[in-house]
Amino acid sequence: MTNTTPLDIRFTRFLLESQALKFGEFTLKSGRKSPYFINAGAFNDGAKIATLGAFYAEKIAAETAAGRLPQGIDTVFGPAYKGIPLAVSTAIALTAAHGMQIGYTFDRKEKKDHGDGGMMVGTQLKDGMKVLLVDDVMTAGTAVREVVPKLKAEADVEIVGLVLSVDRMEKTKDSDTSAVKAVEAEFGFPVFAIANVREIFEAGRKIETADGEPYVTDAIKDAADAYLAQYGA
Ligand code: OMP
Repeated sequence: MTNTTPLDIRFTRFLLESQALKFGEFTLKSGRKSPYFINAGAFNDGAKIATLGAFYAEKIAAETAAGRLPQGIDTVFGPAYKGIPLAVSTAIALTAAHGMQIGYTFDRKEKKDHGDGGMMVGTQLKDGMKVLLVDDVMTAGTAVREVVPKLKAEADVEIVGLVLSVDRMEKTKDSDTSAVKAVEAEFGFPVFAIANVREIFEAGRKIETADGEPYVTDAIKDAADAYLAQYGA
């Protein structure tokens, strides 16, 4: 598949072939029972994490070129633990493939009582820095709401945006607004996803397993449609 294939379709193939997108019954952090689950833990070797970082970097470069992200981002921040390999692999790919000089930063979960005592690892946050957040999946936006105050407590940084691998396009608990839109309105920065769940199901109909069957069968599509009819925004 060449690079003229849209990003969301190439990314869906990667999700399916890496078995990061699973079908079945899953209880989400929000308590919702979902017929699909995106598990970023499946990107568990050098090749997969490098490929994942390259996808994030491609999305970031495209949004920067389109003017939706600013030039001169200082660092990519990934919340511990799952955000750590995302931030590192994205920073590597931004420099290697897109010539962007950029740091990476992640937080410690436990307070350190020796050495520099810092709460952050990697590029240290300073007032006025432009910070780009990366995270895996957004359902209700709980994870991002926890991390923003942590950054702001560290320094008066400017959070320029959040890049996700997948936007599950779900409504918040008490409104019809999507979690992504609610986060954008609440924090005032844009949220981007390499692909959203509707794009993934559309693309997955046409991508075939080694047996020549589509990954997204009629039954899977029906279950996803029913779930999105209830919880989708
Ligand atoms: P929110 O923090 O509510 O937006 O939920 C997103 C988080 O839930 C992710 O960071 C994961 O920890 C987990 N999650 C997934 O990893 N994949 C999914 O498909 C769905 C969830 C989830 O529990 O909603």
